Amino acid sequence: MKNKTAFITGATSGIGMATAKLFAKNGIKLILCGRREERLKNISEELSSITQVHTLGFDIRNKEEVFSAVKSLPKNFSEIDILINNAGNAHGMDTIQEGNTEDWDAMLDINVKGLLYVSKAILPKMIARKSGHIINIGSTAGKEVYPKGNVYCASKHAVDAINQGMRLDLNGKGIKVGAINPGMVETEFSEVRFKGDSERAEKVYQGFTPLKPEDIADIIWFAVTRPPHVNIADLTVMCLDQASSTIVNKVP
Ligand code: NDP
Ligand code: 8X3
Repeated sequence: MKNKTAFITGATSGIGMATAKLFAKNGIKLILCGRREERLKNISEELSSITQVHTLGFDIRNKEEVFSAVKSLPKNFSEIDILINNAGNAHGMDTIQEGNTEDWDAMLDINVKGLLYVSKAILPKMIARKSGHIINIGSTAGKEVYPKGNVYCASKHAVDAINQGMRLDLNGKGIKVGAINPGMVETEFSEVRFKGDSERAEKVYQGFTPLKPEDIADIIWFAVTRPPHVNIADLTVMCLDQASSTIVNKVP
């Protein structure tokens, strides 16, 4: 795996950051993306002692920013072997009749269209080299809808469909495509969903032991280190206490 280059979206926090750290330990060259420049600078400083790191600050909703960021990559980072399509969040948790249209726009623009823009920008070189691995971070919310999850679940169902579609369209081109679908992982996810209401965010993970971002990073690492003929197409992972999108064994 040494000398491979990975492009990770949403590397400033949670699953993306944990994956960046694990990849760095294993000698993977990193292109780390996110909007928060200060965090990109910090993670780059931390990981640069063990691997080569290049950061790209852009908003994944902005098509022009995405394409020009990918185009700006220096030559020694321009051959991307692994793309982790991870950036994304839930915004709000309301019934469909009470939902906020700006939250809907954010989830569809970031989780679905942003993932498409990044993939479109990176795919031509993978196709030309007949080599590459794309991992799409879906969710249990992309397999089963839960109350008040409506548009977030729709965005993750779209990721599920895009993952299947990509695999079909890229079949025979030497590119692996697969999804990892986590259940509840304690990250900044709920903090973002509830717009900085930390108390409400913490409650989501109380009474049981949720997954940690490092648990998902381990699984991503497993997926990218399989032999050349093996592709993890679709993998769902939950913590012991979670049984479905809606059923979590919580001790009050
Ligand atoms: P975090 O909130 O911790 O991380 C989200 C990451 O996405 C951040 O690095 C953030 O960077 C980036 N991001 C968000 N919006 C944008 C944007 N507009 N442009 C560029 N980057 C953006 O959450 P998680 O680590 O939990 O989430 C990562 C992925 O995992 C998401 O796709 C999420 O849906 C999925 N997931 C999470 C689960 C969970 O329970 N936590 C379960 C299942 C799936 P920045 O703010 O710097 O731009
Ligand atoms: C995140 C998992 O159940 O919090 O995709 O929506 S959940």
